[in-house]
Amino acid sequence: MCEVKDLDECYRAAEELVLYAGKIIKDGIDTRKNVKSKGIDWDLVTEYDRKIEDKLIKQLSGRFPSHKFIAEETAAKEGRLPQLTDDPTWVIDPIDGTTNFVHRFPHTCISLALLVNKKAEIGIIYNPLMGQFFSARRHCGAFLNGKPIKTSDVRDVSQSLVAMEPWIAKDPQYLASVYSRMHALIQGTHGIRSLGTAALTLCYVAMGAVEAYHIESIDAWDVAAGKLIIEEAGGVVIDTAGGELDLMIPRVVAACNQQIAQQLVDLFKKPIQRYLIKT
Ligand code: LIP
Repeated sequence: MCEVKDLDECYRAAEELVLYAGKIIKDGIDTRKNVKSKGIDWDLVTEYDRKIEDKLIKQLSGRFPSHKFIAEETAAKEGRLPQLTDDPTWVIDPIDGTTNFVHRFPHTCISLALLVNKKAEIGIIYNPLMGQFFSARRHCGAFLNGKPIKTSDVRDVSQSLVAMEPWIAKDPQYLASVYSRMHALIQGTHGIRSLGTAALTLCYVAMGAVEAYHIESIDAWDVAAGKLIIEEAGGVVIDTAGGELDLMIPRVVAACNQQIAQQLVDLFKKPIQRYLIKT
């Protein structure tokens, strides 16, 4: 039941701010941007990421002075990840899919979650370029543009479409596992899709557009809102090794149901394959 009055107020504030931030993304998509890399060449930031994050934090802290924040660009600037406590905490990704935003690939979004006692109460993900506003409140269901959404009812991974992002193979420590998991998915599912935004891809699991999603080497702000949206739509988000996801070090297997999640965990546990390319 959605009873907490304060949460109603938090939701209204969050919705209003995310819609406003969507206008900033829409205005910025076709402009020339000031693009910087945050240390590694594929981790980009623009003045729009900072502008949106500053606006959200300023407005939310004005309305809810005791609330805390875990936000992508602030964490990058301070060079440290804040601790997640039981206090009400807004988890913010001002632009998820910044690389898409820079390249004008129209899959980019704002992701905003409110956690209380380390549990997500509110999750909002908005892609203003495609007009997709995903929302959820705990125990109240998940919605796309106000209409209820549900995960796919496929229960056999071989009948699944699975999203995955292979870019982390640029980092040598992930190379073998990414290639091996991609091989397993190519052989064992209907196909792989890759969108370049974790938050939005989680929503695609929630709306039944893909059965599952796998990604590692991301952060709490990529996952916090999407996890709630998937759970409220009937799906699950667990750790790649099985078991509960650690939101602060997310290694994500998100799926339309527990059966598909477990089948993926089992598939990924199989020994790394070696490949022979025949010429
Ligand atoms: C991005 C993720 C995306 C991942 C990128 C990056 P950002 O978030 O959502 O899925 O592949 O490396 O972490 O940096 O655009 O907010």
